[in-house]
Amino acid sequence: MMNIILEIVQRHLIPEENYIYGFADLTGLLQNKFTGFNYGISIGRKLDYKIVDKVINGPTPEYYSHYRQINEELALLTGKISEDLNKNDIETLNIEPTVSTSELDSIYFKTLRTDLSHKMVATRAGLGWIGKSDLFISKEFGPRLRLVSILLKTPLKSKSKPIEISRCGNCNICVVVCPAKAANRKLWDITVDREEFFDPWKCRDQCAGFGRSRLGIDARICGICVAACPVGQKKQVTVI
Ligand code: B12
Repeated sequence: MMNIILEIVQRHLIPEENYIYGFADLTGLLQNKFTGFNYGISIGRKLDYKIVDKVINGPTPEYYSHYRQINEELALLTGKISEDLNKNDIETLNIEPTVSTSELDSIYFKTLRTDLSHKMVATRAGLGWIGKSDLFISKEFGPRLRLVSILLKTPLKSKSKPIEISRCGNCNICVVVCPAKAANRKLWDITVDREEFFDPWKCRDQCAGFGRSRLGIDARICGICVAACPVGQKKQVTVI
């Protein structure tokens, strides 16, 4: 079964160099609504580096349309992968790259938490860790990617061990450049909850402000921490 799944996933990730993927065992980590779906496929789609580089002082219209386009691409991609898996009697649950405001419930507006964290599926798949600004930092593209997940009931074997601690060390570049001052320099590990090192409300307010001032629309967008991370810029070679 594992070979079929691997073959289907690989078949759809074209061109290969734009993607990373991995398999995660999520047993005991998900909410009751996902009962039975204990395994996850994590897929990361690289962003256009030239577009991200220009976000260093704040979001651009080009960045906004790029990430919307990648969201659409990822939703289509997971749809196709799921369709092929379903044809092989493998049950799936696609988790969209993002959620529109209309789909979000009152709990989200009190917590800024959705039902499933793509970043958690990605760390369990061994693809990277959580940085000081709460971004998922992949070994290949740093945070310069968008994530998506497919949940499965079929047991999956991971290629790599889950990553459980941060590899950011003493680097504080994203903390310093954050206009919202949302991070406090504390390192993430799986026992550290988001609010202990990162204030999502400060981040959200800043993103909403940028949406209005830079794009003239009601959108939450920033990306300064994404552009500044040296792992994404390949300036750091200590990634193991
Ligand atoms: C809500 C949300 C926001 C909120 C809150 C942000 C936040 N940091 O939580 C706001 C509106 C502020 C926001 C802003 C942005 N967002 Co946003 N957002 C989301 C969304 C829809 C849900 C996140 C969520 O539920 N968070 C709840 C907390 C608890 O989980 P978490 O932060 O995801 O991660 C925690 C756990 O996963 C845990 N964890 C990780 N591994 C493990 C393993 C174990 C065993 C355990 C127990 C825990 C654990 O560690 C993290 C910290 O506690 C996701 C899509 C998704 N469904 O995942 C996108 C997402 C996180 N956003 C994304 C992006 C890119 C952004 C922006 C850069 C916007 C932009 N495009 O300009 C900004 C900046 C974000 C930043 N610095 O964090 C990307 C992140 C990509 C990346 N490289 O990390 C995501 C994944 C969308 C995607 N499909 O790619 N976002």
